[in-house]
Amino acid sequence: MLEEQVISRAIIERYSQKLLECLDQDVAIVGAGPAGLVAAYYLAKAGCRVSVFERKLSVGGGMWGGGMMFNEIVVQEDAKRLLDEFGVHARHYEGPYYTADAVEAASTICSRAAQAGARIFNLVSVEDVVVSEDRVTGLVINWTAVEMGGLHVDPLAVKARCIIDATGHDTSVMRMLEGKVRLQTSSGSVEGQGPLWADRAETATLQNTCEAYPGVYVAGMSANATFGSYRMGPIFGGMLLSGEKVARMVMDRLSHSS
Ligand code: 48F
Repeated sequence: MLEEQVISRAIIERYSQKLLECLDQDVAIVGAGPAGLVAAYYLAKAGCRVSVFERKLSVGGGMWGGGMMFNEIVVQEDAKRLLDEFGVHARHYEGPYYTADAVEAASTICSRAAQAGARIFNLVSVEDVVVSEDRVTGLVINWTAVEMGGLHVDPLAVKARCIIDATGHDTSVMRMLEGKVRLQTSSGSVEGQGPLWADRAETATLQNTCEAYPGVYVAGMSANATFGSYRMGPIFGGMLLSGEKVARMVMDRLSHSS
């Protein structure tokens, strides 16, 4: 006989265990779009303790809708090997262009990140950062429903040795820092994204993927918006490559600081 209280206990205990495990971890990623999920996959695969906080119910960020809700994404030749690594079917279109089904890409990349061991918390918003001696050392989190309901409820905080801002156009983590500290951009603040120029933007995404403030790395569209580079529209190679690059940078940092 199935018992309701056992079902409830199972959910509460298992979720609490997951949340407790991320109170003090190696890497906390903000945003479960393509850049954040790819980073989570590589970090978890390498044995890092990593969690991803996503404010929405669905993970996958801007991938699901392809371009203007035509749910196909374009990925250029340089990044096709990442679709292959995840097991997403890439169809050659012409020249250096490949396409993939947006729903297959979003669901597969998310599933591979979770199976590699990344803990993914949807419905959780990051509302601030924890700072200690000029370095970001953690995140301030709350239920998205609290934010949506405008409820006066204090948040909780989690610690991490490295934070990745993979919040896309929002650039949420960098925006939380600006005005309080000087960022490593030319103005010292978030520069904001430029207009659309796919070719320049895709190259810039990789160049801008870096530690933009001690303890905080920027990846994906957030990297371009931090440094004032162009946006790229519905081509996703730069997002995938940026996620891979930031994972490598963070692993390198963790291996030198342990
Ligand atoms: O926007 P998103 O997909 O970022 P990305 O990985 O990819 C960008 C592309 O989707 C597309 C593009 C062309 O390639 O430019 O836009 O850089 O995913 C970012 C995720 O971060 C979440 C947000 O809901 C989205 O799912 N997010 C943003 N702010 C917060 C957050 C926050 N404060 N707390 C938690 N999640």
